[in-house]
Parts: sequence; structure tokens; C-alpha cells
Amino acid sequence: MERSFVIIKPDGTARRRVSALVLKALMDRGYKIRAFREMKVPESLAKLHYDVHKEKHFFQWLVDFISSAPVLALIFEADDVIQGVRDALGATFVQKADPSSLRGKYGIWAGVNIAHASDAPETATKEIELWSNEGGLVESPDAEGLTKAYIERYSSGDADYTMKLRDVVKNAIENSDTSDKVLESLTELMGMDAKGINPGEISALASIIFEFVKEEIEKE
Ligand code: RTP
Ligand code: MG
Repeated sequence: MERSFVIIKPDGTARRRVSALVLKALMDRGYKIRAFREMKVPESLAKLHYDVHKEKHFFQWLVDFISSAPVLALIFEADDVIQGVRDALGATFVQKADPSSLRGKYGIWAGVNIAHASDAPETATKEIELWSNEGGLVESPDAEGLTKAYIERYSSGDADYTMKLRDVVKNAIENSDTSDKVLESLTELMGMDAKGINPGEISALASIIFEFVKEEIEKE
């Protein structure tokens, strides 16, 4: 049976409700969960995970983003799960993802996009090996129950700050606004649904999103 390695990235996990909704949407597709781990990603693991992108201009940003605050690392299993998860996520850049896809619904902007998923069976195998050896990911019969418990615990309520976060980022880029106000808004909105996330990690995540905004403005 095919497997996919999935990460709910810090921008989803810091917003607990959003990560619960993403997990629920993926489970509703009938996939089995073989491993579940909430963890802070060491920079060394983030670098190895995104090693294929090491020559890209956004590599260091991507490493800082993925290691800024906790993620959920998971192994999904089902027939055609790799393509299925990627279809559910939608296009890489949030503004290009279909509005009904998970990145389209919950991603913040561009590559600040909620989740990673393996792109082929060979990469899935490599990623599962890497995260098992370097990330303490363990396959367990408990994984399914842990995932359901997470969904149960965090998916209630209807507050969704995604569009507000998206507007802050978009407006800042459009208006070349690099003032502290932007960072303050990001920190406040990022913290709205962050039960159990350390405030220092929320700040680190907001700062790395602010870095992204500043880099986009410099490019123009
Ligand atoms: P992922 O690996 O995270 O599942 O995403 P993907 O296959 O859809 O896209 P990929 O090209 O592998 O990019 C990996 C992650 O890097 C960030 N990114 N930023 N600033 C940029 O131009 C840029 N391009 C990619 C995104 O977080 C993307 O998910
Ligand atoms: Mg990729």
C-alpha cells in the first residue's frame, strides 16, 4: 500500500483549529494514519528535508519557516495517497491554489502554505526514513487515535483568521509597508487560535512571515 509523508507546517500547527481541519479533511478521504508526531523541527533536519531546494534563493527562508514553531509530522497510507494528498492540498502557491483546496482555504500567502506532502513514492520512502532516523517519527497503532484526539480537541468553534492573515500580508506587500505594525498584526492573529503553543514560537513564526513580506517588497 502506498505511503505519503505529510507535514502540517508551522503556519497551520500554530493555528490549532486550522491544523485540525486539515487533518480531518485528509482523514475524510479515507486515508489511514500510520504515524503522528507533534514536534519542533531542528534546523539540521529542516535542511535535509528540503535539500532538493538548497540552491534556491528561498532555501534559508524555508528552513527558518519550517523550524520556527511546532509542526505535525505524519505518515498517511492508502492506494494513490501521494497524488490524493497533493490534489487535496492544491497548488504550491496559496494564491494559485484552487479556493476549495486546503492551501486555497487555509494557506496564508505564496509559500506560507499550510502543508508539505511527498511528491513521488521514492521521495516518500526517503522522507519517511529521514524523519524516522532524525526526527523521532515512529509508526504506531496509536497514530490514528492520536490524530482523531487532536481533531476532537481543536476543531470546534468557527473562528478562522486565515483571510485576516492573508489580508495583512497582501496589503503590506502591495503598500510596501515594512512597519512594526505589520509584525504586530501577524503576531496577534497568529496567536488567536494557538492553545498550547509557546508565545516565543508564535513570535518566531510571525517574524519569519514578516521576513517573507520584506523580501517580497525588496524584489519589486
Ligand atoms: P512541499 O514540498 O512543501 O510539499 O511543496 P511543493 O512540492 O508543492 O513545492 P516545492 O517546489 O517542493 O517547494 C517547497 C516549499 O518551498 C516553499 N517555496 N517558496 N518563495 C518561493 O518562490 C517558494 N517556492 C517554494 C513553499 O513553502 C513550498 O511548499
Ligand atoms: Mg516539494
